Amino acid sequence: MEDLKLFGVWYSPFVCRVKCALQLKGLNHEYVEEDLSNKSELLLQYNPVHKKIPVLVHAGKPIVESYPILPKDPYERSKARFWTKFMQDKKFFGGDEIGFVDLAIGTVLHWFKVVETLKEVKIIETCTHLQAWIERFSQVAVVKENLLDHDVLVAHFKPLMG
Ligand SMILES: N[C@@H](CCC(=O)N[C@@H](CS)C(=O)NCC(=O)O)C(=O)O
Repeated sequence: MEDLKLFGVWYSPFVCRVKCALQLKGLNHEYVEEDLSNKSELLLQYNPVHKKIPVLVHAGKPIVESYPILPKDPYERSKARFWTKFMQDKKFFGGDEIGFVDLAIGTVLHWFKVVETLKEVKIIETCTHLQAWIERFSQVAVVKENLLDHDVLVAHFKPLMG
């Protein structure tokens, strides 16, 4: 068994990301469930700056942030780094202008937000990057012109929700 320990909480998408990556690489790990309202001494010791999960500890050395599980091959690794950074720095999936992926995801997420309002739940708001991208997306002229108004959709579907 590899000397890998993952500190996380069961509901975290970032922990899910790390678990998937470990599994894809065929790496076993020991999982430690944290209580974010009462963080363990070990977690604070391993991630003293951000104090967040996930933290992956390899042979006693902590790796914080959920991105660093990269390909072994240096060229593949540099490509993965490049695209990850590219996605974080760019305004849209296509770069500085919206593209096919933005439209594919944005139009569905717009509906998702309508469902959130109808069901009185907040999911997207908890993800700040996604929320910021949605704001940018909905400000694009062509999107503004075509996307149906959130409140109009809510008013229309409310009576149908039962
Ligand atoms: N950028 C980080 C985000 C990690 C993160 O936001 N973790 C949350 C749980 S999902 C956390 O530990 N929150 C505790 C806190 O902020 O005190 C990553 O990719 O790992």
